[in-house]
Amino acid sequence: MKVLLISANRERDPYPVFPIGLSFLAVPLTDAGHSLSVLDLCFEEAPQDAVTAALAAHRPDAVVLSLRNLDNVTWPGSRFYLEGVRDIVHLCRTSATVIIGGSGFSLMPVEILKYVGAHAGVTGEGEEVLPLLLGRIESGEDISGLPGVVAAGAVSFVPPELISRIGTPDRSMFNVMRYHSEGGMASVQTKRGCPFSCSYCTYPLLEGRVMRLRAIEDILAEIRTLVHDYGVSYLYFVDDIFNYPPDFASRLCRAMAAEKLPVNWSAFINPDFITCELMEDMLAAGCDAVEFGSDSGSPRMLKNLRKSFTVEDLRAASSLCRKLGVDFAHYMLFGGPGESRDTILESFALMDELEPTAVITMTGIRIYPNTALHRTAIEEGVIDESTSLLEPVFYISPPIRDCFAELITSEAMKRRNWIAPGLEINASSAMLDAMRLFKVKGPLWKMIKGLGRSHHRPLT
Ligand code: B12
Ligand code: SF4
Repeated sequence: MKVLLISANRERDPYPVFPIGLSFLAVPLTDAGHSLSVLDLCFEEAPQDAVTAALAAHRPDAVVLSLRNLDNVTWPGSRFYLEGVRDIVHLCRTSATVIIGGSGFSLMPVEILKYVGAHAGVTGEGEEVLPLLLGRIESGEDISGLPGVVAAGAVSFVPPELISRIGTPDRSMFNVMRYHSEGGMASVQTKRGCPFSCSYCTYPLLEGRVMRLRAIEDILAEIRTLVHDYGVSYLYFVDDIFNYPPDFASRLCRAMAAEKLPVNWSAFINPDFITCELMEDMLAAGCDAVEFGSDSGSPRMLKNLRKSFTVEDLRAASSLCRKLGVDFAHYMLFGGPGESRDTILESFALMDELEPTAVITMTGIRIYPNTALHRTAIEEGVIDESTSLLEPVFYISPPIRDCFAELITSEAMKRRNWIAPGLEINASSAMLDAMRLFKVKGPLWKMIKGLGRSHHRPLT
């Protein structure tokens, strides 16, 4: 079949991110004998015109549409993307069978399929099931019953299965260099899965709770290609948690260091599983910044959010970063169940003590189906069973709802290292665009050290 792969993601904040999911799918689709073309809408000025032109040029039998983001998960400055995706599906569906999938899609498959009007959707990983689905479509067979596949009009489907082996992405049809130049990095995935159960988080639902590791030799070969064939000098590991399991992270870092690859990188790490030895291995392998999904500096809130670590773990991990001179950022997530003025101030106080390079804070927690937070929000009457979560609904602890944004804005503005995208503190889209002009490699939050003062309004 002639298959057109479309990456629907047009979000460029905090930077444009490479459509790595589609590049993983390119390999099994080619192996199954399909002829592929790619349309990446990220850098297209007129997406609908680009879709029309691609349909005319390639005349695909099927369109494989990747939906990464539903919205920007930012309160109060929320951006919802599904209307644009629906327009694209409508353009494609008259001449090709449209199949939609991706992490955004997998979060609410039945509702999204109905909303965008594609012929079928696939939840979870596409490597194994997508070639089977295309085969059935080609031969006119029934598609229902395939794991993870949702047929148009269906209200239920067979749950997806985890793939048996994670392969290596094929980036040859994608513009790796443009992402590296404008986004400042190339993405690599070393494993899938998260065994933890933070109350609001969808990652274990998307990637499974069992850690599935790639072969270290495959990862190294992929990095070599990025460095030597594409001139990549900075990587971001898109793993849910880079340093878990710790022995795998350590073996990977030692193998990278042994090759002396001229590349720097950063990743999300869990403060619970970082030792001085592992951090030294990471630095020797080129790591120059780490991010912690800390969420709070209040012991009560860490417990309420079901985090796997304590305030003491945050202290120890931060002091290690300071000792070894590595830039580090803590991500805060304010507003969860039990959040109060006191717990918010506790988080500010802990961050003052830990002196991270940057603190990036999200205000309000987006509620997703099948999470503990969803159940809490229903029990508390914040939403009910029938509330649609397609457009983002944020949980903000009811007692502080009225003073929430004001309190965080006033406290964050007193500090130079705080970034609050929803409140436009040190992170408006205009400001990020301006920073990207410097063609920095690595996370933009590292540049906060150079800002003279905090900015609260978009730079125009
Ligand atoms: C790493 C990551 C980031 C990194 C990206 C770094 C980088 N250089 O790429 C950072 C921290 C920068 C980031 C930022 C954002 N992220 Co993010 N991110 C992730 C994360 C953890 C992994 C994404 C990834 O690369 N996966 C690896 C690839 C291989 O998997 P995949 O793309 O899902 O593809 C597989 C399947 O989905 C499927 N598939 C994909 N497409 C298709 C198509 C078809 C037809 C089929 C059949 C199958 C299929 O097959 C693929 C291979 O198995 C996910 C959560 C998660 N665990 O999935 C969130 C996630 C994608 N992010 C999300 C969001 C919202 C954002 C931000 C908007 C947040 C913000 N306000 O800053 C930004 C947007 C950035 C942008 N420009 O788009 C949400 C999206 C859901 C939503 N509500 O919209 C997710 C799902 C997290 C969540 N909340 O649940 N993110
Ligand atoms: S927040 Fe991190 S550790 Fe917690 S469940 Fe999500 S991915 Fe796992």
